[in-house]
Amino acid sequence: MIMKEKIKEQIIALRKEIEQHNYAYYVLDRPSITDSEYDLLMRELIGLEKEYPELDDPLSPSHRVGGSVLSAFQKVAHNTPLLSLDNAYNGKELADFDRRVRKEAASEVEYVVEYKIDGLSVAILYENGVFKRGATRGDGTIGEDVSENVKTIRSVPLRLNEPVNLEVRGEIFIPKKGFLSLNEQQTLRGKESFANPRNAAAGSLRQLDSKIAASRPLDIFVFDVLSSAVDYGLHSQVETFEWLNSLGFKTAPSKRFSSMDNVIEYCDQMIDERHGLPFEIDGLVIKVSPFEIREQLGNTAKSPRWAIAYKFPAEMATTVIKDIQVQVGRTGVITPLAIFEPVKVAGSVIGKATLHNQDYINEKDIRVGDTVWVQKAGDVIPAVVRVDLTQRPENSEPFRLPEQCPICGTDTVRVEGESALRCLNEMCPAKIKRALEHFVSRNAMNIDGVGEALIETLIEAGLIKDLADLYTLEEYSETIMNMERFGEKSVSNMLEAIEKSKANDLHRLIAGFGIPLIGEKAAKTLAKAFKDMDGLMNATYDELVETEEIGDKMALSILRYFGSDEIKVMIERLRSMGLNMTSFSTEASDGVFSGKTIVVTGTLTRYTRDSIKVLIEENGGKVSGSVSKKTDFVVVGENAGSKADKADALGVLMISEDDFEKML
Ligand code: 0OX
Repeated sequence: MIMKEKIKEQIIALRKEIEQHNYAYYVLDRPSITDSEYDLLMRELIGLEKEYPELDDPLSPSHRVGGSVLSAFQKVAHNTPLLSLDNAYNGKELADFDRRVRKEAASEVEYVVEYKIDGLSVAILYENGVFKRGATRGDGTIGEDVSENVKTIRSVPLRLNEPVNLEVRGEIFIPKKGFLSLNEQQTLRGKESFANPRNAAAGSLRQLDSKIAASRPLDIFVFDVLSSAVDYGLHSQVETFEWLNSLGFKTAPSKRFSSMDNVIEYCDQMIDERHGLPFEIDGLVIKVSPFEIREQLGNTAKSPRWAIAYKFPAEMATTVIKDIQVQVGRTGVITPLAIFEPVKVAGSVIGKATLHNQDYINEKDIRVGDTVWVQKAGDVIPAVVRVDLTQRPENSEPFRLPEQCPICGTDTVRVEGESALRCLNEMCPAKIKRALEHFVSRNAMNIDGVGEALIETLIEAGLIKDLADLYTLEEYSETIMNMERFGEKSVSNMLEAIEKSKANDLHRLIAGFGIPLIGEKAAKTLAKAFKDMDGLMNATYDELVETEEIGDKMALSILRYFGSDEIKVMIERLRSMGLNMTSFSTEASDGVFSGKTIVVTGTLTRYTRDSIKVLIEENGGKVSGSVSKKTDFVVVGENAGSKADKADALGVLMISEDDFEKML
């Protein structure tokens, strides 16, 4: 009993410690420990919660990874309506707003200017300081319960620093960097990319599977107390921000002004400066700070009279679409690409933009010859926003994606539930080119010296028709050396790298196939679980979904890939050419120290140098004799000398023998 109490205390302390580190990292943007130290704490907590399931808590930071899958979102009637904002587009409209405010205000006016985050408004409810519900704004009166997804956002506190009953409003968004890497991931998995950070945030928050939401780089800024602020003794927006911060919420920087002239000057200045921010804003929100004046002003049916949104002039330009090209990606997704007269937008020249899919084209009715408005999504990705119909040439025709793949002529297919059109021919040359680029890449077979240009030349010369042909190039070395651009040395280096790759672990080959939804991590899991290529090729649906981290969609994608006769033939050719098709020390490739470089120093009590080295290597790590910036951590025993000093100087994590054992 006493023991159990102790464990309970230990678990509670661990949760608190982890949440404090979450707060430092996700709210303050000031990490308080290294990633490995954080992992260590999380592992300890997960271990204890597994061992003592009766002590589990849905609000434990270990559950931030999501898990529940809903069939639909429940509707939520908001306790306090979530009002919208009136817009101002220039200095004159802001001055008019200021005049209306000052006419009613009985005391001195102060404004607070906030960023207008381009995301989704949510209301988050706390009871006794504990997270209860997160709901979308919806139409302001009725929204949807997205609690499971909101809980996965690390900057949303699950427990406040005071046991208050409270509802707050904030804006959920995806930062620019997160948006770009999310789109990279989407492309890698053969999925469509998001048009802008707002769409990405909306799509992520409305995921029925909270694990997917948890994997998306969602963040939040909280700016409002929805329940009557007077109840909490707050008198102004300035005080509200201070209180929200003290409760543990993340708020965006805001500025205070007493004159509208200065607000207008700041708005002008931010038109350019916003591009330097790590998240997208589409304007600034100007709010009267003192609540006394807010009450005097009141609300209209939809929006408060004490606030206004200044919307930036959209950084757009017009140009003419010269052509719509159709590209075929590695997984067969057919993507339309608009080619237009190069035009300068927000500091750089752009000449093409993806049109995503047929739905996007239909919705905006984009045609060749159209004059269009273009802008940059996430401040980087060119996008066609709308067509200027007044400029449309006579006899222009709606654009339709081809019914046959433009490269191989196979009928294109729209998979149910997807907006993308695909070429399902595994042997399509366009797919093979992209597939080869992926196959040789670092995260797959890691073959040096085979770049995009070389692949294109080899395909054009008819030397490569599928992945397996890469291993027949030796036969054509003379021909290749005689081709323009290829020297003797570069060809022999390339052939050597190709030969060496035959010995790669099975997981690299699986990752190299580029099976939709199967990335590097899933490939490792599959290699470990099925041990060799035959095991994986013969796996049933049930066996696949029973494998950890392999879900229904991934299983179906694997079955579809290996079900193709062409793929079977290609794999047999790879086998006959001597490629390794078994998983090596699978434990090691996925152990706790996988990919880590570790240094051991000082005298250890339980291990000899040799025995700890074997343990580290068996668990996937590499032992190094000297400390450098590349060292992941140093196991420090007694009487440690210069290596510990060096680790200290470089800020490399040092752990004790006890910590090492806990990690194992
Ligand atoms: C934003 C944002 C949205 C409170 C009263 C009416 C609107 N997108 O960043 N809304 C508000 O304020 C509400 N503030 C913001 N900063």
